[in-house]
Formats: sequence, C-alpha cells, structure tokens
Amino acid sequence: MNSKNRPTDPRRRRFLTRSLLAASAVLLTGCDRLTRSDTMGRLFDASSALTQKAQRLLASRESLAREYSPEDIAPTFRANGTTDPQDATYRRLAADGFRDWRLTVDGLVERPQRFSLDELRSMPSRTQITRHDCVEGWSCIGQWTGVVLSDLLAQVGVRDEARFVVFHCADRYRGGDAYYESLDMIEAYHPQTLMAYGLNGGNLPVANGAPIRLRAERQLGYKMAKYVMRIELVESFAHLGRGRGGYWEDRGYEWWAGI
Ligand SMILES: Nc1nc2c(c(=O)[nH]1)N[C@H]1C(S)=C(S)[C@@H](COP(=O)(O)O)O[C@H]1N2
Ligand SMILES: [Mo]
Repeated sequence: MNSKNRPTDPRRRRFLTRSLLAASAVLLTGCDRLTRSDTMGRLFDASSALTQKAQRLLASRESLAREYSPEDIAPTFRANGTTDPQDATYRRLAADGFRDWRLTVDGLVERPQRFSLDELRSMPSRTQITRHDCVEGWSCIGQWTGVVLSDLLAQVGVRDEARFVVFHCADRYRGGDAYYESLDMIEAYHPQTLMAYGLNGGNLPVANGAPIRLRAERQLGYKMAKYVMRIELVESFAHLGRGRGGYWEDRGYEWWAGI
C-alpha cells in the first residue's frame, strides 16, 4: 500500500490537525502587523514541497480556512501591490464601470467562454469573512463575495489533462511584467476559492482588484491575483513568464504558499 492510501487513525489525524492549526493560527482582528515569529515561521515553513505534502496529509482537501465575524472586519481593507493599473485597456474598461469587461475562461476546457460581470453576479455566490496574510508582514480581515471557482469551472468543463489554473491579470507590476498566478486543482476546487467581485458588502474597489480578484483562503496574499482578465487551464506553466507559475514565484517566492 503506498503512503497516499494508507489510512490514518482519525484521532491522531485530528490531534495533528489541531496542533498544526494552533501553530499557525494567530488570532488577529482588523488590520494588524504580524509579529516576526508569525510571518517568518510560516514563511520558512511554507517554503517547501515537503510542507505542501505535510499540509495536504494533515488537513483534508476541503479543510476550511478560519472564518471570522462581522465585528472583526477592518474598517478599510488595506491595498498592496498594484492599486491603480495604468494599462490602457484596463483604464478604458474601468472608466465605463466594466460594462464591456469580459472574463475569458479557456485553455484545457471543453467549452471556452467569456463572462460579463452581470453574468458572474447572477451565478450562485458565496460570502466569507477571512484574514488575508501578506508576506510583507501585515494581515487584514475582510468580507468577500463572489462566484465559487469550482462552479465557474463546471460551466466550462475542465479537461482531464488540466493540472493548474492560471490567472492572467490586467496589470504590469510597476510597469514591468504582467502579473499572473496559478493554483493546482485541489486549491482551485476548494469551497472557499472564489472569484470575488464584492468586498465588505460593496463592489470590489479598484485598489483591491476590480472587477474581480481571486480569493484562495488557504494561501498567502501574493497568490490572490487581482484584476483577473483571463483564467487559463493548463497542463504546465513552464511556457508562462519565467516558468515558475507566478509573477513573484518568477522572482524567488515559493509556488506553494499554504498557511
Ligand atoms: N494583479 C495583481 N494581483 C496581486 C498583486 C498585484 O500587484 N497585482 N499583489 C498581491 C499581493 S502581494 C497581495 S498582499 C494582495 C493584496 O491585495 P489587496 O490590495 O486587496 O490588499 O494582492 C496580490 N495580488
Ligand atoms: Mo502580499
């Protein structure tokens, strides 16, 4: 029997899961600075394929990121990275309230499609209050509303060869290369993974990624692509950017950013 199929004693698994969560949980509210031990510990922990395997063994595919209560929401959600894309196409779309904006979903799918914002808003939605952790040492709690990514993927029909979901963004970080990110299929199908169009009950502001941004709540902030224009299903991301699966990964960050 290989290790993937070996059953784990459920009591032991619960104990391990609880210890893992206790080790990584910092119960902060609103927007806070994380302490050095919170971020550094988790950053170094998060930096290996071994950690990915360990997290996957201990926490099930569907284990949920912690959800908070309305009182915990920060008065304003901090913005980071690109906060006002300068690209001409984006600016034209934003000037018109994103009326002509379309989300392309293509690559290894049965039925490539383009979705308007209204179409996304008319699909079943999920709202969740979660904490965003940035590697730069801050965290912030906000309420996100959006389409569950797995519902969107079901509409286009993912082909068997697909191994990653790539998010192509409208912005070029500091005017340089285009921002992009990727998730594997387990994170993509996770019930809290959203294409969010709402923040704290209103429309997603431009600073936070309008008209839609990814929320992948078990991952660090840099994974959560803002200004998403296109979702592409791929077998490999070797041909994109510098081949490491994301803008920051191409510059040395770890592809697996589980928290
Ligand atoms: N397109 C795009 N997505 C992005 C970034 C960016 O610069 N461009 N920055 C990332 C980083 S490092 C973080 S912490 C979060 C910040 O999200 P916020 O602006 O809503 O706080 O977005 C992530 N997604
Ligand atoms: Mo970040």
